[in-house]
Amino acid sequence: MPFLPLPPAMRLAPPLDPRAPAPPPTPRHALLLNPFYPKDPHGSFGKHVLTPALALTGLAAATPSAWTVALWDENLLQGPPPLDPFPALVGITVHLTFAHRAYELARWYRARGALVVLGGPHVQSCPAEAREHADALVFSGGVRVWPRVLADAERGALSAEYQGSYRGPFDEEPVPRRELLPRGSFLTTASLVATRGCSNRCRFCHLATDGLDLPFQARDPARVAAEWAATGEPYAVFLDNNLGAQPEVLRALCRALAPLQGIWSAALSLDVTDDPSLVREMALAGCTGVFVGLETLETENLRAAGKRSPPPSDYARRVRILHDAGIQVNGSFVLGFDADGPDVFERTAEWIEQQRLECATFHILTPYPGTPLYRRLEQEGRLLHRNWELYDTAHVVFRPARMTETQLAEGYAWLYQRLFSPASIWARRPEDPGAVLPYLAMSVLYKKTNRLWPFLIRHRLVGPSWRPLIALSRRRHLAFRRRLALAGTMTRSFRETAPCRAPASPPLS
Ligand code: B12
Ligand code: SF4
Repeated sequence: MPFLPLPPAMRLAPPLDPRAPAPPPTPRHALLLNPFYPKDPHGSFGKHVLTPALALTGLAAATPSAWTVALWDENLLQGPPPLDPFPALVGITVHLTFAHRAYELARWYRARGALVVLGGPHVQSCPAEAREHADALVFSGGVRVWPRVLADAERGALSAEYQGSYRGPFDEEPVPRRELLPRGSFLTTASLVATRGCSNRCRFCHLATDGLDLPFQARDPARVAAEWAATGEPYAVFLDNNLGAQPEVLRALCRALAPLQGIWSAALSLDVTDDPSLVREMALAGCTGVFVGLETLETENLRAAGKRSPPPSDYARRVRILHDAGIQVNGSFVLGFDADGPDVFERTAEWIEQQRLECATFHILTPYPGTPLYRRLEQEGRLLHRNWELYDTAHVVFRPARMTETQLAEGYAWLYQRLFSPASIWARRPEDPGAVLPYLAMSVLYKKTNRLWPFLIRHRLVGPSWRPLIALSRRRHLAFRRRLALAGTMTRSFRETAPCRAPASPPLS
């Protein structure tokens, strides 16, 4: 049961006028689009404007100077993409949940004489489907091949397919053009990537997609730090799949970030806690929150998913290591694995409350096309349909093994309702009394204000309204860091002698 009926702006893509006049395409003008997707009413709408994805700003940076380029993100609630100037070429990023909308946009532009190029993870997973909607497809990393695509388009010789790559020197890729983004539309525009790939290959993850050639690569930490500094943002979010995939890479990054005196958050796996000294370095470098794929409390589920990860019996101790370093934990859980029965929801909620996870994110198990999980469920005849829009981890798209589809859908909704309830938010407050108020303020703003988000997004007030809280978090964290550095080692006794006033971190989910 959703908390609120979903406002139309969060549910429906802005209409494309079928009778809109078609101005002649402007030569050498490219428009890059991030299509609309419906938002899940159970989670916070804030997660969609936390920080921008990097595909389009990266392509904009790779656009030769003879071209002009504009960006349009339909999720920023400013209506459909502008008509003037009408682009000669439209580049659209395609993820599975908004593939349908991407194709609709492609049809609309092609019918009016623009060339359409599609790229992104869903083009990799379902090339045959994407092909019929595009003048050209780009596979894999698009940045390096983009100038060639534009040059071919300009001389009227666009190929049907281009093979990009994730193998070239990562550091040679141009710095994303973040200045093209409306700053007020995001909590921070400092989305960064320091690595790509992952040391794991979980069977449900997009990274396990057939044919995806994505070896682990890391950028020069000094460049990453310089890129952040150039944004002028006090808070950065790392979009890496798993920033902790190689501990020594993360350690070097932390040392480069520490002098910036900013705060940041990242997604990573729990094995980062194998070495508490690394967690301490993260805290000293400004890490205030991590999004951790805990996935499940059942060892059997982890094994079946092929996830190499610490056993669930050790999760609590490891969460404690992060909390002791003032790092808030947003635990990500997948529901509906084959070993999950109807009791999984209550057990998960209780565990989260016992460990005082500041935030939790839930996903209904979803077989992304092209992954081993998809193949298995397809072979077992358990897929319900192929409507990708519902493959958003908020809908049940397969037949679960140990419960009904309704039980899974209702259990998912119940979990969000329970974890976003005032009682649960209160139960998970930090142990340190000084950190309670900022935590409550952040939790209420993030989790209890879905009514407000469409207004903030439409009027580009997301940045301005969050900035004071971010500034406060940063100040508190700088003080915390000084105490942590003085204490020298991060042990329980540190907590007793120099109480950890864990700053409330901006959420990451
Ligand atoms: C930011 C992000 C989000 C944001 C916003 C996304 C948005 N579109 O605005 C939020 C938090 C909302 C989000 C939500 C979800 N996400 Co998400 N997200 C990401 C994340 C972390 C970063 C994306 C990014 O900027 N990457 C960096 C850029 C540079 O890489 P890239 O996008 O792949 O682009 C390169 C190429 O693909 C190609 N390319 C891409 N687009 C185009 C376009 C053209 C024209 C060309 C030529 C080339 C090209 O060139 C680019 C540069 O080399 C990725 C993981 C990751 N690290 O990539 C997941 C990821 C994209 N998400 C994923 C998923 C599954 C989801 C969710 C369904 C579930 C979830 N895990 O939360 C929800 C869906 C929400 C919904 N209702 O639809 C999957 C996508 C799988 C798929 N087959 O589409 C990914 C890959 C994570 C994963 N490992 O499984 N996500
Ligand atoms: S650890 Fe995370 S990013 Fe890496 S393969 Fe597994 S789910 Fe994907």
